[in-house]
Amino acid sequence: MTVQRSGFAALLGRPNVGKSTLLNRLVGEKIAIVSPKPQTTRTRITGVVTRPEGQVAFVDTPGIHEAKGALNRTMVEAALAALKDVDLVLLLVEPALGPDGKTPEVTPGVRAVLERLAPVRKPVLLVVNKVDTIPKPLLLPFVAALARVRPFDEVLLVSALTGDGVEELLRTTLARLPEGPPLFDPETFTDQQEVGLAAELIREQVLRHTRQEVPHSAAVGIDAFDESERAPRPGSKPGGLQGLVRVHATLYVERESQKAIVIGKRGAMLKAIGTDARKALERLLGTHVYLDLRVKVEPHWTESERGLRRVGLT
Ligand SMILES: Nc1nc2c(ncn2[C@@H]2O[C@H](COP(=O)(O)OP(=O)(O)OP(=O)(O)O)[C@@H](O)[C@H]2O)c(=O)[nH]1
Ligand SMILES: [Mg+2]
Repeated sequence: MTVQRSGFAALLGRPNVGKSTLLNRLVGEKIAIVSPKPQTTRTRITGVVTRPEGQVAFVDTPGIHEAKGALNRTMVEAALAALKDVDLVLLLVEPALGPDGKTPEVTPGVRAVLERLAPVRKPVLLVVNKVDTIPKPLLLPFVAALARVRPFDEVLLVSALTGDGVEELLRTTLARLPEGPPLFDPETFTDQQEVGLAAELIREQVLRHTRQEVPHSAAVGIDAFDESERAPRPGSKPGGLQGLVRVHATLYVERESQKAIVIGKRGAMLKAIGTDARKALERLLGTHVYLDLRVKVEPHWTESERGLRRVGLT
């Protein structure tokens, strides 16, 4: 019999390096929202992968950055707090080249993350993600530049987008976990609840449709999640939607000007966000979805603990 291993691995790194994309790829389900904008993930999200050799609970975290304001501080604290609870750390970086386009660069932001990890007495595996974005010959000098700043227990080259190297990453992670039985039911793949996922999918559409400061100022709260017309799951046609879930949600922004943006001319923006969000919710739930989305200004909610509570973030 093969020895079973199990444990927790944190996905840590700067914003936008592809932590959530990698989590989704590893789990094979969309459990974390993804966007081209930094600071998409705001809380820790666990994704569980079960194999005959064992089980890894990957913990996706908010990007580590120079936090200003209550929201950012809470996000960075959430990321760093994950360090306490895990068996090993996967430090994600994306290739960075200097102004000449060919000299690898360790940016000040990456250096700052490495400093935060200096006291960590757990294995730290370097994961270079987005290898699809740079010519192969430039990768090794990039890794060498990072390894000069601190040694790593292992180096993995992956593309969360194409899946390149991801199976190898899973195997390497598993092999470094302690021996033990699975910690989660093998059917479980995330700690996220449907209602929380629904709020995130709506926020993802806000991120996709808006620019500049709006994504950072947006939060989504679910006011009602009415499943009384939801059909029982088994027996539903593959791909077909059965039954109806009614979702009432509030989109919070910080300023009247942002409210005007997300509503748009004659409500066009809110309609576009709502339509795309409804489709995403239908994919998640496998039912028809009625989505009622309202916009509310919660002045400066990102700046105080009280504000975070008001939009349901703490
Ligand atoms: N080309 C390429 N793009 C990628 C890859 N992985 C992620 N991306 C893109 O990078 C962007 C950021 O991805 P996310 O997964 O949201 O990044 P993140 O690290 O979770 O970001 P935060 O939650 O803000 O910290 C998205 O546009 C992804 O599509 C990859 O391997 N290759
Ligand atoms: Mg993320």
